[in-house]
Order: sequence, then structure tokens, then C-alpha cells
Amino acid sequence: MSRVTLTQFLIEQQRNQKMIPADLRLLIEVVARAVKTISVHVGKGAVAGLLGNAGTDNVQGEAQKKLDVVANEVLLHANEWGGHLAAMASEELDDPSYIPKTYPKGEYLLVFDPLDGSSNIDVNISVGTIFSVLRCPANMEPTEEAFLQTGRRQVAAGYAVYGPSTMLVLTVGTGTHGFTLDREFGSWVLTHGDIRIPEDTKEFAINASRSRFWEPPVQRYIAELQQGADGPRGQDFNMRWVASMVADVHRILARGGIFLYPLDEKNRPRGGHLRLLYEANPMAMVVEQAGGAASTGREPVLDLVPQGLHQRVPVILGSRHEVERVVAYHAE
Ligand code: AFP
Repeated sequence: MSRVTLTQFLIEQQRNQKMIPADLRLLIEVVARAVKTISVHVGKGAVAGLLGNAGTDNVQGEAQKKLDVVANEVLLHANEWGGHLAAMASEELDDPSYIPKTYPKGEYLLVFDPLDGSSNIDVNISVGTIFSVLRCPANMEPTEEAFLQTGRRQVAAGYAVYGPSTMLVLTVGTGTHGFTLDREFGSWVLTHGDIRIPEDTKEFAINASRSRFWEPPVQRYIAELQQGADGPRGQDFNMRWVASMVADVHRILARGGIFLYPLDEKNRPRGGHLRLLYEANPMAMVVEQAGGAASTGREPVLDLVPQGLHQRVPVILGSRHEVERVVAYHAE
């Protein structure tokens, strides 16, 4: 059986589709290699002594897990010497990470959440890595300001999910494609070409323990889903919540669904829960490229103009018709 690897897929995008330049292809391959290394660390878990807290806090004031630190280091070191990057920004770092003077610089900016869903590490549940690639604006130093571009300007985005198998889901603006890691051969194999999210769904994902803080449009939407066949929707819905955004989004790409981390009374002072640059934008591009939708409830995520590297926003994404319904409830 002939298998299309990530390298072949990217060369095809570069050569025939003229969608990506060679240095962007290289950048994505380096990220994919780093993700393989992270997958090995995640897979070893307790055997390598990698469970538990690192004893440090990140810029968000959250306790860092040992694997957060390891995954961050792997991505930084893998990407700093290739010559394709101007700078990197990580959810785990206060400021952008600049390319050491000893290495050549390129035109791209790499943004990542090295280990998303890290509260799941110690209980052996799926976690992931999320990444986004921007171009550094011409004549601009790669300081924080250079990263503050709308999600529409992303030239590539994706995530890896470390589950029963490790998968890399990627978009370069020509649809969303999934690659599975063949552990014996060490290669990424295209297993899920041109993923399409069903427009309708019977599944929703939300942290319902926060329901008393939700705004009225979200209260109404979820109440209608919970009323099921006896309510205005006239059908039953099922609920899922992994608490790893990568795993929840991956399920939605595979079989549809809606994911909500909305604005609520508790997270309002911070603007929401999920990080715009590290989580919301890359996932919104992946979802839109798969035919789904991503909104804050008030505007498309990808249209937001970032105000800071670590800005948080509300996120509602997944099956198009359900996201549109939640947006309509907000408009009312
Ligand atoms: P961590 O990476 O800090 O564990 O956060 C995970 C996350 O940002 C996202 O992946 C989940 O969807 C969400 O937070 C889970 O939030 P709850 O703790 O409210 O379930």
C-alpha cells in the first residue's frame, strides 16, 4: 500500500499547489519532529519521572508540570537553529524567545502551547501541543508587537494530540489534514485527508460546573440542549468534556460537535479562559479550514486584533450550524 508521508504532502503543497514556500515547509517539518520527541516523553510518563509539578509557575500564574517545561524546551531548541524563524512565543514564557545571535534568522514567527491540557498528565489522559505560524511584518523587529496579528494572518496552524495514537493535525490554508505517527518507522502518515466537520451535531462540550456564572445566551443554549427531545430542539444531545482542548477539538473534527469556553462572570476580568494566540487562533483556523466555525459569541475568533501576547478570549467552535445558533442567541 502506498503511503503519503508528511514530507511528501508538504512537498506536494510546495511544488504543485504553490501554497507554501520551502522555508515554511522546513519549519513545519521541524515542528513535527519536535512533536515526535514530546510524544516520546509523554509516553514514558512515570517511568521517566516526568509526572507531577516542576515547582515553578508560568506567566499565567499556573503551576508548571514537569512535562510543560520539557515540551517547551524541546520546541525552543528544535526551532532556534534552522534559520527560518525571527522569534518564538510560548504560553510558558513571559516574553518572546529570540533567535540566538549565533544562528541565522528567518521571516516567520512560531507561537505554541507546548503542552495543552496539562492537568491531565498525571491521570494519563490525552494532552497535546498547539502551534501557529505568522509572518513577521516587513521592517519590524520580532518584538511582542510583531505577534499581535489577527488569526486570519496565520500561514499555518495545527496541533498534535498524544492519545492512544499520536496524531498531527495541520492546515496551511488548503483544508485540514490529519497524520498519524507510525512509531516503528518514525514517520507521519496521512491518514485523514481533507477533514470535514459535520454541520450538525448531537454532542456538546462545556465545563458545566461553571453554569451559574454563564451569560444568558449560553444559559439558554445549554438549557435547550439539556431538555433534549422534550425541549425546543426536539432531539437528545450528549455531553463530553476532556479538559484538554486538543482532545475535545480532535473529537469534533472526527465526528462533529460544539465546544464552548464562554465568557462568564468569573473569567470576565481576564477576558475569558483560553489564550487567543496559543489556543483560540490556531484551533479556529484548523476548524474553519475543516468547514466548521469559531466565534467568541460576538465575532469570529480569527478577526480579533490581539492586544497582548497572553490575551484570553471566549471560544465557541465546531459544527457550523450550532455555532451560528449560539452567535444568534448572543445577538438577541
Ligand atoms: P491547562 O493546559 O492549563 O491544563 O489548561 C487546559 C485548557 O486551557 C484547555 O485545554 C481546556 O479545554 C481547559 O483549559 C479546561 O478548563 P477547565 O479546567 O475549566 O476544565
